[in-house]
Amino acid sequence: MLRAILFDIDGTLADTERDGHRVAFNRAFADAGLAWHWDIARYGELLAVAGGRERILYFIQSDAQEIPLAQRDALARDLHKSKTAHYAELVDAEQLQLRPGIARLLDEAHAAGLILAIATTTSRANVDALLAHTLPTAATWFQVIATAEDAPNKKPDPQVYQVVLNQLGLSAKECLAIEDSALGLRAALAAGIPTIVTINDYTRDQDFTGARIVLDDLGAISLPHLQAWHTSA
Ligand code: XBP
Ligand code: MG
Repeated sequence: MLRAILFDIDGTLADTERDGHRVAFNRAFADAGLAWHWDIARYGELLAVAGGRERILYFIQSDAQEIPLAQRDALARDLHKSKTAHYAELVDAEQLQLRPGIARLLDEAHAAGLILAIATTTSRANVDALLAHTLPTAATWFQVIATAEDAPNKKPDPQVYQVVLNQLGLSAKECLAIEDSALGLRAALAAGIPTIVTINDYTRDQDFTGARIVLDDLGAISLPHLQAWHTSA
């Protein structure tokens, strides 16, 4: 029986990547006097690396080899800290909105007594900022919010989902994960959790083998649909 719905944040709850995280990275680079710019297409490639600090490190290794090896970790950490501050400013400026169906599905699930939780590789500050601006009421409904701080091994590693399952005290099969990306799907499946996928422009061509269903968005989806996909297999 479905007891809990586990939501990814970036790309699932809101389209945060193109106009949120990407812009924040570029502002951090500019502040640091770096002539780096991640355009929309390049950022799509870089999304293959989960985690903002890891993404910067990967970029340095591939595109900025002039940075001495000994300085790379500290630079990536500093840039990521600055990027997180810029992201909060973008959220404060209400640049990011929920994807279709999210608010309604949360209402329906909460009213039905289902447990709600979040499993994301982004930082806690980013989740808190986004929830405060887009879901002020529902923010308190999430029984567990597991983030990069709780699970340093980023998706597709299942760690963040395992943290959620442990904290909820539920088995994987009692849960349904909602993800937008192949990395996220692989993380949830590796934790044994049935998963549905809601694609976006960055993820639509990815491999979603193993998903219960792949949807354009959740705009026409209601709780009985989720329950049916959970029990199908
Ligand atoms: C989200 C990510 C994150 C964000 C950046 O993945 O990969 O790294 O792009 O966030 P998912 P941070 O949706 O699968 O959780 O800079 O805070 O890491
Ligand atoms: Mg995601």
